[in-house]
Amino acid sequence: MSILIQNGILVLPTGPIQADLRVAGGRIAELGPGLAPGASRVIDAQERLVFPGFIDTHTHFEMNKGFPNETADDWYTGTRAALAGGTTTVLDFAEPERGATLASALETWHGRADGAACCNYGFHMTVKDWSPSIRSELREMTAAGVTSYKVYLAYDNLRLSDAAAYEVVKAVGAEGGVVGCHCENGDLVTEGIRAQQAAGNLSPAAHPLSRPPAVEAEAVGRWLTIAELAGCPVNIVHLSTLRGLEAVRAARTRGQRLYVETCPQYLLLDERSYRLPGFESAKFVLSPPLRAQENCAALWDALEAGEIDTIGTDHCSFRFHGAKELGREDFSKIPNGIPGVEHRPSLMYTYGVAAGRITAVDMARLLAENPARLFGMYPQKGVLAVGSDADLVIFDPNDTGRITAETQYQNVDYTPYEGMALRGRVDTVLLGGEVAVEGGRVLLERRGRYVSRGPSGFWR
Ligand code: DUC
Ligand code: ZN
Ligand code: ZN
Ligand code: ZN
Repeated sequence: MSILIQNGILVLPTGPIQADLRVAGGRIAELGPGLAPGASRVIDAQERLVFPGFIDTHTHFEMNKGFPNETADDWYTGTRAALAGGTTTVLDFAEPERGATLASALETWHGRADGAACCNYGFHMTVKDWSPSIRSELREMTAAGVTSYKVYLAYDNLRLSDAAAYEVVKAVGAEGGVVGCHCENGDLVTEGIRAQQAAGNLSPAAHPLSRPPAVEAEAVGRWLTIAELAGCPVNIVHLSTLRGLEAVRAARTRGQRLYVETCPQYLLLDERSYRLPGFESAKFVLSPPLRAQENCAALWDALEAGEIDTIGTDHCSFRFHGAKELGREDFSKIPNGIPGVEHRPSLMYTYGVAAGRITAVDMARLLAENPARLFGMYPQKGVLAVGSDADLVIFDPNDTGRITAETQYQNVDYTPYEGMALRGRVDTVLLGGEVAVEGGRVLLERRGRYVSRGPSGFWR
């Protein structure tokens, strides 16, 4: 099966060009102006942008599985929503029980995703405790294509000591991997929650008060100190504050190498969402929390200045009715997280590219190329180049619409972006050289493949 995409605007790293692109055998076979006709199928991409398939390196499908606070999107519905929105590869966080092996978590995550996933997928590995036996598993993880890890400095059931985090960074770095970190000061968050409860502040509005910007900034600074001493580049996931950004800038000024992720919610939503009536604000309870508007502006500036490396969603689809309601009487029981895997490309196009803040090339870099480079998938993925996998998005920049829970693929009863206007729409998606989405509707299901990844990091 070969497909010829004609007259599209190909978003290449060097700039957009009007050209054709031929797909054969699941790969990009040829690209350039005026390619010879002759293909089993021709797609007219006139006035459409052709992007490399977008990569979301921060999802949580089937999170808290089997518990009342489990997420609604399983691997099938979550990756189907991703695909509909133009995301052709996700990296999700495998999470072993404390005391269990990394291999056990990898097996569990494969068991959930294999045969169910509608887009391609790989796994980061969460490290919740550290021991010589876990250390001895890193080689096996590399061989299995897992070259990135995550640690938490917050959540009592997840977090590591600074010393253990240091050991993880060193050991993973020596193995050719990279470690990302949830940067919030866990002790101070626990105390912040206690103080709000003691004052009788039990509504969702207390959530951001319990974990203010300084709590993130302290942890970003500490994480970068840990990385500096370990001598390895590290990643900071879901950066949400100007104060955190200042800690990043200080480290970079000293010459430290590090990577930064932010998420659409920290660019587009803000703390006003915690002033909604009733329990409505629970829809916006995530950690780190939404911030004052000046932080969104600072993150946009950082994006424009090239200081942010990737944009992931941190997709956690807790249902409002059911999961979020566990915290009706106490905000600290509201599961932390929001859905978004379906909407990241269209949001970033609308509020980034169409708004004139970033270019289409920047968008391809932030949503495809950098994720692929950082997490060992480049140039197989993340770029329109001859020989790369034919995961492609044909995007209509002139279509308009609105985000609504009613019409979304995400298997959840709300979206934090309800009613937001969109400019541009994902029209067609090719997955491994086959048309998987057409006119925004998913045609091919359960065809995602596991992506075994190489060494992580730009700097090696
Ligand atoms: N952090 C994440 O990265 N994901 C889910 C919850 C959280 O706090
Ligand atoms: Zn986190
Ligand atoms: Zn997350
Ligand atoms: Zn209800």
